[in-house]
Amino acid sequence: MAELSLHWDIKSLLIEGKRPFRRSQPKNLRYSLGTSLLVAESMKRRGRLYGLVLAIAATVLLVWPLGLQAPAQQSTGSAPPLGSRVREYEMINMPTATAYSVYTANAMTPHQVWYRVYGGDALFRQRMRVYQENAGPRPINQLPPESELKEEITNNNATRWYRFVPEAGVFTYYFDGDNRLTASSPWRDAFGVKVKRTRYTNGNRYEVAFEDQDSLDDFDDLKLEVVILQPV
Ligand SMILES: [Ca+2]
Ligand SMILES: [Ca+2]
Repeated sequence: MAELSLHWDIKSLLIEGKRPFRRSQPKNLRYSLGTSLLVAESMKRRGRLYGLVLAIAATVLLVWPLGLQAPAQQSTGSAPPLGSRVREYEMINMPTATAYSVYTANAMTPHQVWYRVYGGDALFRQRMRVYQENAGPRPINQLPPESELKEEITNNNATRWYRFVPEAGVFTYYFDGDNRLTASSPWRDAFGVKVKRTRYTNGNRYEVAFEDQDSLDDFDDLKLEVVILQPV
């Protein structure tokens, strides 16, 4: 009788994941088997706890060195140390562009890219995404994969300056402007970009402004400043 009922209870444990010997057992059998089962269960639980602790320790050990690496870019209060102004270029309108990219291929002279959002007058919500790719420029309106995304700012409030670590060689930096109508609607690409470049003795400054209306009314919805110092 006890055996039968034990068998039944283990089956119910297997099928329903329930603990056996709660009910419907002869009292002393329930007590003795229940006690040894409780001990076994607490050992099992302890084993699971040790397993969890080990898993956490392994994760921490794996992630720790990544956390100690220098950040790819830093935010700073100071402006990029540009030299004297050499030449101001005409404003360029790119009515079908959704992003703007800056490119350098100089392996001998290191460069450093700085950028900041400096405002915008928009009805819609704005987003700037910054990509850095160790490669030449892609075709217009094509962005690198998400793995190359270095910064994402989801409004057009003025920010401090961000700067990448200096690099040398072939690099392209993409500045992508997006907008959305409400906080829950999907992000969509900007309808156009306007860029004004100024050359300095040690680099270039670009004033980049995105348009969020297909009527291309004012090109002032999301405004960025991008500087490439070279030499750094
Ligand atoms: Ca976009
Ligand atoms: Ca506009």
